[in-house]
Amino acid sequence: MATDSVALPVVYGGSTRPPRGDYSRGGQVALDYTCPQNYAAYTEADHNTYRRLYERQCKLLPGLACDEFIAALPSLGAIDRIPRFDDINERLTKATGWRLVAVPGLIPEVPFFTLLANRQFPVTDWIRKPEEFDYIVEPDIFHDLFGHVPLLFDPVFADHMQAYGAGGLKAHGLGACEQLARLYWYTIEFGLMQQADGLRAYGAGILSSSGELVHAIKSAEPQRIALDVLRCMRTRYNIDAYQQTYFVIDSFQQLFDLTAPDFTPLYARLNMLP
Ligand code: HBI
Ligand code: FE
Repeated sequence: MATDSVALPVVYGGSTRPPRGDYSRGGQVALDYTCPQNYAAYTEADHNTYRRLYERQCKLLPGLACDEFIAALPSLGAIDRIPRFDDINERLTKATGWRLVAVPGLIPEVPFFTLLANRQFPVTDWIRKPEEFDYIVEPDIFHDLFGHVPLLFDPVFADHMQAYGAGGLKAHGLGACEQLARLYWYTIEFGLMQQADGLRAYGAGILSSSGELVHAIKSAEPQRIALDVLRCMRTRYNIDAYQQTYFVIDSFQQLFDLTAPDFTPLYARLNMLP
């Protein structure tokens, strides 16, 4: 059921700028914030931006991106133009039961968690302008598609994402969304994995950034520590700069196992810590 107005979400990281996306679309944005992917609205410049971002990022992946990401990337399909979500969903629903849904941009936490809990991944449907080629502060279609979607084809990672959504709804009930957002930030967005042949990125924020993909793996500046859920939930993050700390896992199975337990007692402990 479409409504003609939805509440604008709090923008990422508490910044003051209004969200980029058009959340009205003449009543095409539903109550759960999903909307059709307006494929006809993409210009040749938009398709060209996607192709250039895709080409640049692909060149960087060997030795920096985790094996599961590199293996799954071709599942996105089109590389010279913005892919249709319906085409990707043909393959994705068969692989792990996930489905991409278009959204106008960042959405409030409860609708976001609800979509994840139902194996629906919200993908922003607009793309950055050519002048924003090197950095955009709010996720656009390239961040969401290239960064997040390939790993949804990995069964263990896909199960983790669904569990995160379910956990998010519980966290919301306990007032622990900030702690859970930090866990999301340092794993799904900026997580690293120790492979037998070296350190690799699996976080979408790293994998979709040309600068941070090299920095996260090669730079001597940042701290890289084994993922510890309690410590991760106590580590603030900055959305506008490279991370000072990266958390490292050994495998997606370990990530799933670490985050499977009920966090309620953890939230209680966190509330007692300074
Ligand atoms: N909305 N569309 C979209 N995509 C996200 O990744 C997203 C969001 N809203 C909130 C959010 N992420 C994070 O704050 C989560 O930790 C909840
Ligand atoms: Fe993201």
